[in-house]
Amino acid sequence: MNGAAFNSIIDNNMTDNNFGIYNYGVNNTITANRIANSICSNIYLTGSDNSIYGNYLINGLYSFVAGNRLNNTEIGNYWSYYSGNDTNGDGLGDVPTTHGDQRPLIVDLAVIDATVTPTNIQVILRNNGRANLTRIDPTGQFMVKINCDGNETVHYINALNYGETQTITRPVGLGPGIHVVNITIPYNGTTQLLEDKNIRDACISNNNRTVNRELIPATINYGNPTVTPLNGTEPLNVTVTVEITNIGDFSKDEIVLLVVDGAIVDQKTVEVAGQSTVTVTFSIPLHNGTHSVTVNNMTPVNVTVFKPLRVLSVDPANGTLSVSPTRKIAITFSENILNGTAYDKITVKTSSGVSKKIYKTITGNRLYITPVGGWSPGVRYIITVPRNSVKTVNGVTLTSDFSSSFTSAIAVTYIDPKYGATRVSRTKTIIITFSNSILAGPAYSKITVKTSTGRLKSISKRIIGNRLYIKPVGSWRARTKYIVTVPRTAVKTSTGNMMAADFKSVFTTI
Ligand SMILES: [Ca+2]
Ligand SMILES: [Ca+2]
Repeated sequence: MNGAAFNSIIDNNMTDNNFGIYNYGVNNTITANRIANSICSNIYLTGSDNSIYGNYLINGLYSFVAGNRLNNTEIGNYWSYYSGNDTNGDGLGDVPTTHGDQRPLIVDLAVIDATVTPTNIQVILRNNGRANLTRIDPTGQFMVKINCDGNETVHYINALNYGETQTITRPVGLGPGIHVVNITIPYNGTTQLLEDKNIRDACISNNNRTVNRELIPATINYGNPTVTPLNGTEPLNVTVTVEITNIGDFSKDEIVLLVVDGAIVDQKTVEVAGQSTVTVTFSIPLHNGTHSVTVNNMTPVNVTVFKPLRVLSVDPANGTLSVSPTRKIAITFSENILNGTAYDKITVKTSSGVSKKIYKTITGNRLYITPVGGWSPGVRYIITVPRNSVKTVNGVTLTSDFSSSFTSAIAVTYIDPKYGATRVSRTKTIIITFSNSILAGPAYSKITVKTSTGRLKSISKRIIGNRLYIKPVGSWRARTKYIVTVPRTAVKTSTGNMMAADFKSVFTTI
């Protein structure tokens, strides 16, 4: 290339030539090239106004005429011959090169950080120089020595780009006490060339770091205990946590004890690494009573557990039939109770959802419910006691809504002839109307019509719908008082609901 002008010569690798770049042209940009070991000259420029920056110029001679620019406003080039230092840490040589590059790229390997634990020494290294070592010595390995208590090991890091870091880990087995660790990136004290390299470190003050590290035996502290919840009903599942911190450097297996009422009820063994915290969690069901809960010998916390509130019984029992219209309902609880927040929501409704007016009272562990005006005959009622409608003195409520049902007894709603009727026709059919449709019950045959002196009258009976018809065989005796008796179980509904008591009526014939 000779006389080339206004060209860009970028990212070439020119090694072991007579000339790297030889040109008399002007206004060329020469950047990011690696030019090494040219016999005559790495760069030979006889033209002016060329921009030369970001190149790696290794082992060679150079010739420039005036008017060439050997750096831009940011960087210049890497020159293997350069022996200036970087004392302000900007990654560039502090003084211009022999050829006038104002911002020569330099290499500066530095020990950035070193941590020492009982099991390893970890060292972080970085190239602080703006020169990219992977362009200068792509496969190069750069020596780092780690001396621990006089025992030195040799390590190597790869070629690093500007700002790039690499970590070296040296496994060790250190005991408690003070340890002296010295990390060195070796270099020639005269030339500042890195060990076994023709690459100069432009800042040697960061090539060495000494760490005096005292490794402390494992020391365990317990903290931040939590116990939740602090009260509730049995079985109460209580969660206990504690943070176990090892402020020492050595790992330790710690036995953690869960102590309830002074007795060890559970234990866990946890490994707590040096300088770390482990949270241990226990879970335990607690029963009725107040319990002291703690871990190891920490200050105990009291947890109060109440017995749950339950319904022990309901009278009449769930599903009871033939309940008297004035029957008081008694619900018995496992504990004495008070009005709860939903006390007003205690209801008795028909199966079709119509609310029945009721009175409620609480005595001890019993809730009593009485109907206003009696239970309507032959109706299925559903009692609902919401979870929060009653509570114990400790505020414990039911765990779920309670409900139960019963069916009130069927009843005679009308009788013809009316009770006590006189001058009744001797051929009169007695018609007894019930609240519900009926069938013959177990005591159907015990339905009787007797005279007041106890003489049984022969009758015939039949049922149609909700009516019972009773006819005399022949006719009723004249001027006689008759007593009609329908035993409690003489008739029933299809579900087996019967009357609450025997039914009686009287009439007197004409
Ligand atoms: Ca500098
Ligand atoms: Ca250095």
